[in-house]
Amino acid sequence: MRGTIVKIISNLYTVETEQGRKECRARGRFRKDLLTPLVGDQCLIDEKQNYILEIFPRKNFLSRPTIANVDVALIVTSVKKPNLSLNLLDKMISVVTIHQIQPVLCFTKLDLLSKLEKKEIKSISSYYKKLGISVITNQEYKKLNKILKQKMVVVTGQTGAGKSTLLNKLNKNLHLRTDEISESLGRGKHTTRHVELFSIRNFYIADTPGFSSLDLNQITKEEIRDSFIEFQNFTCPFNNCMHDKEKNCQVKIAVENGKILKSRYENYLNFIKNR
Ligand SMILES: Nc1nc2c(ncn2[C@@H]2O[C@H](COP(=O)(O)OP(=O)(O)O)[C@@H](O)[C@H]2O)c(=O)[nH]1
Ligand SMILES: [Mg+2]
Ligand SMILES: [Zn+2]
Repeated sequence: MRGTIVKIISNLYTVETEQGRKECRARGRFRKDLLTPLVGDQCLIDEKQNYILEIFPRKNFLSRPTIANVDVALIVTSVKKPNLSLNLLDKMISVVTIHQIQPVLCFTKLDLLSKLEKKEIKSISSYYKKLGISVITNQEYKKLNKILKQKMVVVTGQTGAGKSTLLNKLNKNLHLRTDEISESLGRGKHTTRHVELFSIRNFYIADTPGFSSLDLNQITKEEIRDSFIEFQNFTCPFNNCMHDKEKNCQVKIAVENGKILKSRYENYLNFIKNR
């Protein structure tokens, strides 16, 4: 029988199958093959003995949190409290794009903005939309449900951005804890490595505080460059141009002409620095 691993606690694997959840053990040979089953793995189980027999090939996997076969990263981004960080947003978009994960951007706390500030967010949001990224606000549940249908989803974003609040609204039965952001103790408390997938209607979601610490360390600067997909619209005289100090760089010219968002370019330079 096929299933999806939705929870792992030491050597006990919870596998969701057509016939409900089964608590399974993994067969010894996984450890011999250095293949550790992960949350998100598709597997074959022996439902009589409650053993995982086989792990199917992965589409991708993330470490910190450790999770396999992720389709979508829901990047929850507050515009105030904590303040909008385009640096963090661009970092997340790059990291997930490089892992072949579709980024979905969800702005929160727009209610805390003035009219003028809202306009600014609108213009930023339309830039990201033009990149082909789905952009929504945390008020648009219906749209969000549609986008996430049948997907394996990880949720990411700063502490206090409104991730748990949003998930609780998508599924009334979740009862995830939500916190005031002032608690600076928060991070320490949340460093648990435990990952669990919540099944919401027809998609899986992982609420993973640790994901926000995902960084670009393991990634080459060429991969980072290519994850800024709008740069590919411009052809530079230099082959393999890093769009940094090269002469007649068309990307730099596009930034000056306002065709590329300045913050995107600045964040890019910041990410490739010292590599
Ligand atoms: N004003 C406002 N507050 C929000 C919104 N979404 C969440 N919050 C509040 O922000 C705080 C942090 O939310 P929480 O869901 O715990 O954030 P998490 O750390 O990302 O899971 C809580 O007090 C929420 O009630 C929003 O859209 N507007
Ligand atoms: Mg939370
Ligand atoms: Zn260039």
